Amino acid sequence: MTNIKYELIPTNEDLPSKKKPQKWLAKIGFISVVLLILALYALSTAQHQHESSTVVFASDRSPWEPSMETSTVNRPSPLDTVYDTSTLSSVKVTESYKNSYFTAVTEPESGNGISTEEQTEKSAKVLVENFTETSTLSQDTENSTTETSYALETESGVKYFVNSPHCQMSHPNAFARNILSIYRKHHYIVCDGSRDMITVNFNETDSTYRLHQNENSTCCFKQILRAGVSTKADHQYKLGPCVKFQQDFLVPTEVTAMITYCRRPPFVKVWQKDAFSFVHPQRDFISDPTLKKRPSVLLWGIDSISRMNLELTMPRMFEYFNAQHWFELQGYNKMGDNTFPNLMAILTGFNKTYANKQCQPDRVGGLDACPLIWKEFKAKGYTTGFAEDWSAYSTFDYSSRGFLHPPTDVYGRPLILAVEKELKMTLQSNLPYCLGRKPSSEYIYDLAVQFTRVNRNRTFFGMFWTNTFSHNDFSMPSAMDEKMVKYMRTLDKNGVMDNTIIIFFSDHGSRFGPLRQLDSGFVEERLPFIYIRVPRWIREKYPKLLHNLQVNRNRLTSPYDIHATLRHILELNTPPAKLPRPEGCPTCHSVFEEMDWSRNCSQAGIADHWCACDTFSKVPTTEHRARSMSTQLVEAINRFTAGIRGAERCRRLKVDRISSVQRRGISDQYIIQLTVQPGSAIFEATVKWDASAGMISIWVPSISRLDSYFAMSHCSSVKETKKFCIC
Ligand SMILES: *[C@@H]1O[C@H](CO)[C@@H](O)[C@H](O)[C@H]1NC(C)=O
Ligand SMILES: *[C@@H]1O[C@H](CO)[C@@H](O)[C@H](O)[C@H]1NC(C)=O
Ligand SMILES: *[C@@H]1O[C@H](CO)[C@@H](O)[C@H](O)[C@H]1NC(C)=O
Ligand SMILES: *[C@@H]1O[C@H](CO)[C@@H](O)[C@H](O)[C@H]1NC(C)=O
Ligand SMILES: *[C@@H]1O[C@H](CO)[C@@H](O)[C@H](O)[C@H]1NC(C)=O
Ligand SMILES: *[C@@H]1O[C@H](CO)[C@@H](O)[C@H](O)[C@H]1NC(C)=O
Ligand SMILES: CC(=O)N[C@H]1CO[C@H](CO)[C@@H](O)[C@@H]1O
Repeated sequence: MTNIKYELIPTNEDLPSKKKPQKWLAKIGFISVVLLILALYALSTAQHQHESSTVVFASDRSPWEPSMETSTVNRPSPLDTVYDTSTLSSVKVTESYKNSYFTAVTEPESGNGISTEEQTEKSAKVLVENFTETSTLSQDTENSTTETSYALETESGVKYFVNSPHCQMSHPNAFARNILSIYRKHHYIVCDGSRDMITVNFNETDSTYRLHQNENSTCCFKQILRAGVSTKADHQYKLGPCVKFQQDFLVPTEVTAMITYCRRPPFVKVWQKDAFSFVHPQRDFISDPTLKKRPSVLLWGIDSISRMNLELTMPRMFEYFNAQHWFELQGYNKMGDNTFPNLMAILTGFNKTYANKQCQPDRVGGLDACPLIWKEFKAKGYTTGFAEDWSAYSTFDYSSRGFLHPPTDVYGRPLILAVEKELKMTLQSNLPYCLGRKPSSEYIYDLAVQFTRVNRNRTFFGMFWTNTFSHNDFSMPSAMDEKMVKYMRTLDKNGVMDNTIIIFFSDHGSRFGPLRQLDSGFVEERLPFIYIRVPRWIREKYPKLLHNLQVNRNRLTSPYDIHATLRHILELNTPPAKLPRPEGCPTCHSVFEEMDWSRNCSQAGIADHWCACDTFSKVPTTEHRARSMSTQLVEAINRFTAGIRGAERCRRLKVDRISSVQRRGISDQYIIQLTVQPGSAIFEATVKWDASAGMISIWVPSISRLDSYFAMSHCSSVKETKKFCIC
């Protein structure tokens, strides 16, 4: 077989890092031990894993309808063999990857001379070293006293992501024993191991695509088009007639997505169905040589992965980020509960209430009128793109009307709607994991690769978001770990990283499920991972900005800051004081500006309940205060649901068991975790306690629900009540 191509180019010496080598070695040692333990663990649980990875074939029933947690195999299928042994599946990965079309430009084996940003960086090492040194120095001298008294790791071994007077954000061990005991590493899931009957060849010179038939077959394709009108605009697609094509057929520029059907004569049955997307250069694009060089922007997002969970489940990615020029923000704290508020904070700078008011996602055309940041990029001549998997639950379409008109130049939704319906779907943790011949997420990533590649000599803004391998099971990202590194390397090999600021991030951590229910769950839910990569020319041209970005690594940051950063990218030469501030958080600003070291959550636009900055002290759950707060909390939830139309059938909840009550610092805020009946639902809430009146006050929408409510909340039609609704 071909070589494993995941070896990282060793560039540790030019890492912008402050760590001492000894510590670094110790860490490697520690990681090796952990990996060894993991390996042993994986061996011992190989049996179980077989069971846990079973695949279901979807019937006509929607995958998100309530069903039992563990799926069972309905009928024998070739897919079952995939899980037999690890070697088998890894061989298949390589093979199916090689055949897939976006890698038509093959990756070089490490260091074979093809110029990439990573490699050119090596020669520019001196400069990077100079940059690193000065940044480390200046920070140490400026704040030497405070830095030493607020170390990220205390002598007793307590670790922090942020440790400042107003924010002590603890850094739990991602490999803690209680986490390892519920973690199951997955292998890459091969959706279809059979040979590709069609390969798409991309011609770099004229950006055209040709469909190559790998064997003697007769094939036709149906064009995928957006179809619906009004309320259905973002929810329907149509297929064109099946057009027969010959060997190396040139894909017409009006075709952006298709499903192919191939037969093996003399058989009349369709032997292989497949789906492809194409990004064509925009014809009306005029390159203006008088324009200053500007960076492109790529937002690459995975739903529900915390910083800790990335380290645990995607060790290859973690290693990749740390070995290359990626800047991390370890104190990145979500500002709201789930995807919508956190992504809206990034894309509009609005808080959730204001976003709902301004953008009215439940009204036809509401989102079209919304000032999403990509419009600003578009207005400045950028080509825009957006795609997301899991159509029923995607950010702008879950209980919403979506977009009446395509929001971006390249829009992945018709493709994802079509492949979810037309191709065979296999579920994994109740998510549409495989669609036809590859994982759902790869339709999004392949589109991203194509979008960035075709537009690499222009400026673009793209956002590509996936849910299907991370949303329901915290272990599943491990299945995509190696593949993700490959995608990043592909972007680099395609020359995309030369001029693109890439933000690779998540919206929040695990919000429900076993990981969330551990002690570390509080931090787990609140701290999504985020890494930022900046092309070399910007690092060289704006060393101060990069210095700031590096200083911000262990400072408190939020999605609003990322919004401000995107606006900053549009005008890198504007002095920081003149840059626009996010509407939802006027004290937030670009991460290319130094964050105030003593920032608190409210200054970062993070609501109290979602703030991971505090230390807590336990209150005995048997105390009167604890019981009173708990009863009032559940009452408040009942009142909230009872007052909302469409949620009448949700049942009245009663406290079953108080798991914990903790006081936030020395404030009047308490965080309560309890179980209610019916349904044994687990809630966690921050309440304000008025000791003299014996009363709590609470903002109901910011309550966490720690177990999965997918299967219990179908009788409510109101999104806001689902997590409180037991039918
Ligand atoms: C790095 O720093 C040294 C000493 O300060 C200086 O002589 C050299 O020119 C710098 N190199 C670059 C590439 O800036
Ligand atoms: C790519 O396109 C160019 C220009 O049309 C053409 O000359 C060249 O032969 C094409 N390359 C391949 C491999 O087809
Ligand atoms: C297709 O069939 C022709 C003749 O039947 C044969 O010469 C050719 O090699 C075949 N091509 C492939 C790709 O199998
Ligand atoms: C981009 O520019 C480079 C160098 O000028 C060229 O080799 C490459 O083919 C161009 N790519 C596209 C997709 O236009
Ligand atoms: C949300 O933002 C709007 C407008 O910026 C502001 O008026 C409102 O007070 C904010 N709401 C919350 C809950 O922060
Ligand atoms: C956060 O800091 C600001 C400015 O110092 C202060 O006014 C505010 O009360 C602080 N908020 C909290 C929750 O401590
Ligand atoms: C460069 C830097 O981190 N400066 C900070 C040093 O600490 C004070 C507070 O004591 C901050 O105000 C500075 O911003």
